[in-house]
Amino acid sequence: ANMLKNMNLADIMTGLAASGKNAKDMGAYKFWQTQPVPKFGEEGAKVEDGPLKMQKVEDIDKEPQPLVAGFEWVTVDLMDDGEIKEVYELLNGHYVEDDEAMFRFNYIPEVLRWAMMAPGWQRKYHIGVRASQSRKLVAFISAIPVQIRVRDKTFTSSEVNFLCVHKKLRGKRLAPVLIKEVTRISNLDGVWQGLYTAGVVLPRPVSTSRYYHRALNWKKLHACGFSPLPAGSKPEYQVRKYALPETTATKGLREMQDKDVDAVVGLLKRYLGRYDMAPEFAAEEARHWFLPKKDSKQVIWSYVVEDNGKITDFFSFFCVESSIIKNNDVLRVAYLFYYASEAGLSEPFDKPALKTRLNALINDALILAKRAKLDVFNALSLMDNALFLEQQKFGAGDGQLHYYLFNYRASPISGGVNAKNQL
Ligand code: MYA
Repeated sequence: ANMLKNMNLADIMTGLAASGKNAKDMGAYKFWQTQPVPKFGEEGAKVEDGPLKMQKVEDIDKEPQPLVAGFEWVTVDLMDDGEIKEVYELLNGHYVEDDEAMFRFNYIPEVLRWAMMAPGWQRKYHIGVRASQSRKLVAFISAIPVQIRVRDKTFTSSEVNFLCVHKKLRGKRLAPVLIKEVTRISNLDGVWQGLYTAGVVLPRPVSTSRYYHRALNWKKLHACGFSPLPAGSKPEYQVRKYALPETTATKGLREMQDKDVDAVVGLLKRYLGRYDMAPEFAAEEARHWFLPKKDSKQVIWSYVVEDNGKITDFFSFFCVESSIIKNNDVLRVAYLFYYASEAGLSEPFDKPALKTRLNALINDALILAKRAKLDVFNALSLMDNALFLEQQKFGAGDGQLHYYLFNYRASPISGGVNAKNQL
């Protein structure tokens, strides 16, 4: 969960992009130092991967911690159009912004349902705080269950997202109360691990990734302040630089269909197996995450390459809008989601072949995203993305995305991923 934009060359050169600009001393993390998370200063210690703290369900509080007078716990019914609109409005006004407050995520209800009503979802994990008198929704946190593999161990984890506190209630230590409540609800279900991402530095990232952006509609990105005009360049040159063909080039490329689910799950399992950390998808989960819902605004785009009846490649991207705060317009932002290719699975590993293939696939993804009228295409510096970012004209953004595990100690993860959590 982070919000970023293209960075000026000047910022890169002055080192503004350096990591850890938000980092504090361990002792300054009054809340996080009480939680089962790895601490700063313990890096490098040789330890085996595994849980930090063991507990029993019967020792977990049956009731939530009380809130300060005037506020009460609720669960939100995301099936209800009125209630999901309340979550939408809270996030639309108060969720993640970039450092200069030019953009703020605009998670439309279709995206919120896709993100929070994945297989295994339960209403009790859609946790809200209301003002008792006005009934206004003023804070929110959510989780869904995921199977996450770290090296050779796979475990159930609560993937926490959409933590938000109304701007007027900031700095009052409500966030720790929300985090403890989603922890308690998870623990009562026998779930002891958590997975989350944030743009801020907390104790202690298991992996850190940078956002990259590839302009699809450079004029609009420039007009709203997302993409600076590089010194010495002209707008026409930028437009030409980011021009794309009308049609895709990969032979056998087509939209993913329901009949492809098992093949995609099999291919993804083998491809993601190359990384230290990745989710494991059941068929039902792949269906949810990758197949667009009929008769609702499109959130997810997924494509396969079929060669003689065999699925050899797969890629997907989703769209989350960002509000352009100054002019009430929105940017339609594509985020590269999961992908997999047989080209990365040959024995022995053939990196040049994978590089060629990924560049072809991602170029087609850019063409398809542009055709879907999206304005910019984002990708992180994880998975095998280093093989195509430069060639596909992605530029470094001004933010980072830190990956965290709750109650799990793991030696540092390189490259590994859970692309889903960039939501
Ligand atoms: S990341 C997106 C978070 N949302 C936003 O950035 C939206 C805009 N900001 C806000 O709404 C508020 O500023 C928030 C903080 C709500 C972020 N993750 O109440 P406070 C710590 C974790 O006085 P506020 C996402 O959704 C901070 O270091 N902790 O502060 C994933 C300090 O602790 P410490 C954070 O500004 C969320 C304490 O909170 C974050 O009013 C994953 C201050 O509290 C953050 N993003 O509210 C949550 N930001 O003193 C963890 C600040 O120690 C899940 N803080 O420094 C853990 C796993 C749980 C499940 C476990 C299952 C077993």
